[in-house]
This record gives sequence, structure tokens and C-alpha cells, in this order.
Amino acid sequence: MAGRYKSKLTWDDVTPKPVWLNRRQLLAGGAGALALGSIAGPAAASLGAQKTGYGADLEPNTLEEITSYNNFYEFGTDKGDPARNAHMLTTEPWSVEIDGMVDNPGSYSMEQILDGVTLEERIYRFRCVERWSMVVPWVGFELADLLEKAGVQEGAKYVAFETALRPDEMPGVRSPIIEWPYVEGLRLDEAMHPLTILATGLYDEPMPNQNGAPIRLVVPWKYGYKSIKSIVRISLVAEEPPTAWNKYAPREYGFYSNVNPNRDHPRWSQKYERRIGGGLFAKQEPTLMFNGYEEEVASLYEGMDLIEFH
Ligand SMILES: Nc1nc2c(c(=O)[nH]1)N[C@H]1C(S)=C(S)[C@@H](COP(=O)(O)O)O[C@H]1N2
Ligand SMILES: [Mo]
Repeated sequence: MAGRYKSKLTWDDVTPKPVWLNRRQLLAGGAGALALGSIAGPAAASLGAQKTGYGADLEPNTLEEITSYNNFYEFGTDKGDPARNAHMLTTEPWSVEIDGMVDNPGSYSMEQILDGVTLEERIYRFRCVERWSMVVPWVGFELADLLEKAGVQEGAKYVAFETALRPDEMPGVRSPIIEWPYVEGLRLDEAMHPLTILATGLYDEPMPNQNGAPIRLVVPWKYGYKSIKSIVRISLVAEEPPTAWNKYAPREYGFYSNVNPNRDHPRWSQKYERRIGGGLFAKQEPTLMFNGYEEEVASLYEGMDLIEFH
């Protein structure tokens, strides 16, 4: 039934690139020989090194930039706090509980999650609501693949996500800044869209802790906060699930959170953005609708008022 949610996107539209992961990344991802076989196998090779589609022509930010300027409030609210504190998070072993309206609920280890999965590199523009953006070469796989493994049942309309909550390892959760654990959600068709990935690494590194190790969501047409880090639970549900920033400030952060230059944040304009790494005097660039992925995702929102459903 999941095939129903596949869009018409082909591999060529989403900047495919075979990824030859190093042994360290495989071990960190918890993947054994089986995953190695699938990564190095003919499926990956046949994807070719072609890079087309939006994002492919963007110059990626450096690993240093991507790992030193972060939002991960569980480790503190300063952009430098995650790089300072996220090493405290134990990421091995790791498992994700998949529950709700699925045929195969249960606790999935990283080994089980990556079993049979072909990891690829996807270069996506990643835009934070606070007017800055980065371009990140994520390594991951389509969320749809995992949801298909779990078996989405008729009646499921949304996917809810939850981050680990470990006061002993996360100094930030000792203050009630937002309601912990951090939660997020997608409509099922958004979750099944081929641009939506679960990332387990970036460049040829295992996912750095500050970026959401060992497994985090990436939804390139939405503001950064939708891309929840260090996921421990994925639930298929019938009703729109609560989301962390919407609970914190509903007027500022809606459920959809599509990048939209036509809707200002109540405290600032969304019309321009600045690329991290361009220096203090970097030119502001106009923000693109759906972060530049309009052609791929606009049809998901046909007929919706995107100012009201922001
Ligand atoms: N669990 C959790 N996930 C989170 C956040 C967070 O504070 N906690 N911050 C979000 C926000 S606001 C942004 S902009 C991105 C930043 O991702 P990056 O640090 O990998 O660039 O992570 C998102 N995911
Ligand atoms: Mo953000």
C-alpha cells in the first residue's frame, strides 16, 4: 500500500550519488556485513555519479561549519553548545521504537534499520527559521523504506517522531525551555516523499553527535526544526501529532513549517537568508519557496492556504 504515496520523482531528481562508506561509518551506524554488501553492491553502483536536481549545484558547507554551528537544545541553547556537550550522548547501542498503526511494531536496532538499505549521499539546502542556511551532504536513506518495512496500516495519516530524553547525558533538558522530549510530526504523504530521508552520516563521517547521531530526520523543504535529531520513537497515528516548537509558540511555529518567503515570522521577515560560512559580509539571498524544492513538493499542498497552515 505504501507505493501509493510514492511521488513521480526519479533517482535523477534527487541528486543521487553512490556512497562508498568507510568502515568507521559502517561500524558507527551499527551495520554489519549485510549492509556492506548492499552498499557496495550493484544497486549502488548503477545509480551513477550523476548529480542533477536542486541542491546538486550548490557548494556544500565545510564539515567544520556543519558541526560547530548547531541547534540541539538538549545540549544547550547556544549555537556552540551542541559541539561542546553532545559528546556525552551514548549512541551505541541504539534502537528506535516503531509503534502505532503498523503491521510490525517493535524495537528496531540500528542493524535492523539498516538491513537491506542502500545509503546514498544527498546534498540538500538546509534552512533554519532564523534566517540562515547551510548546504549539507547528508548520507541516509528514504524514510519511506523504513515505513514500508514497518508496514503502514490503513487509517494512518501522520507520522510522529520523538528524540531521546536522557537527563544524565543531556545538560539542556534539566531546564524546561521547551517541553521534553523534543517531538515532531509529518503528514504521511510528506513522510513518504522521496526527498524525506533518515540520515545516519554526513560527508563520509558517521553522524556527528551534535547533528543528531545516530539517526535523524532531514526534510529539505521545511525549516530546520522539523528535522528532529537522535530519534528513539516513530509512531504512525491518525491525528496530527503535537510538535515541540508549535507547543512552545503556536503563533510562530505551525505544524507544516514549509519554508515560505511570503509569510513573515511574527518577529522577523522570511524574505532573505544568509549562507553560513560566507563571512560576516555575506550577501543576503532571497529565500526560495519550499527552500527551492517547489517543483518536487508543491503538489503536496495543492488547494491549501499556506499562510493559515504555516
Ligand atoms: N531533538 C532536537 N532536534 C532538533 C533540534 C533540537 O533542539 N532538538 N533543533 C532543530 C533545529 S531548530 C534546527 S535548525 C536543526 C539544526 O540541525 P543541524 O544542527 O544539524 O544543522 O535541528 C533541528 N532538530
Ligand atoms: Mo532552527
